[in-house]
Amino acid sequence: MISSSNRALIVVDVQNDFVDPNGGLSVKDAPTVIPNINAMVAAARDEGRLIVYTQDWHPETTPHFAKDGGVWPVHCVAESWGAHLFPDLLVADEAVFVKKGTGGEDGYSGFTVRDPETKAESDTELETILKRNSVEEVDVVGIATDYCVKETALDARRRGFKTTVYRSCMKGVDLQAGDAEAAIAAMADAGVEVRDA
Ligand code: VGL
Ligand code: ZN
Repeated sequence: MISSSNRALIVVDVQNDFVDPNGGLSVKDAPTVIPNINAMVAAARDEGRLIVYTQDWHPETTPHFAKDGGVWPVHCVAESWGAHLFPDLLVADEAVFVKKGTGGEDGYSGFTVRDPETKAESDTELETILKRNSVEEVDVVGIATDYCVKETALDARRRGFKTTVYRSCMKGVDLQAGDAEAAIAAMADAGVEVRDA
């Protein structure tokens, strides 16, 4: 797809396990931001912008999960219901999908994955896709503010993209109270533009 704009939309991890109240790592109030994300998707689609959907994509056993020594309840196991995009999410026809961890890696950013054993980082195809479409600016929306949205936005900024996030289009896990606000502050400090809507 040839995009007619140098601005892309990155929709981070809007998956059943994060958004559905019965999901494995359900983020409180996540469904409330879906209509706002859909409005961003519709606007981007109507303007012919590139839209990329990332998906957390884990093997059944991974040090990312508490049962295997990590911190998280089981979520987004490859091909499972929880890994599917939330059904109310608007998915544009010509969208691109980036699955993180198809080779058993983990990590939060849409741009990189990490080998759980060696900790070596490698790039996903995201930056290549953006460059191929002459993208210079990205809007980052989705779940979760304090993990995958934050790391994706920080990486985008580090890689030279003008980067914007929207409070109305993200929700945090808030493992500790205040984590999402701290993540927003860290993004702003790094040069990410933070808008309300
Ligand atoms: C995420 C925790 C664990 C995210 C993924 O998508 O923000 N959070 N895995
Ligand atoms: Zn995960």
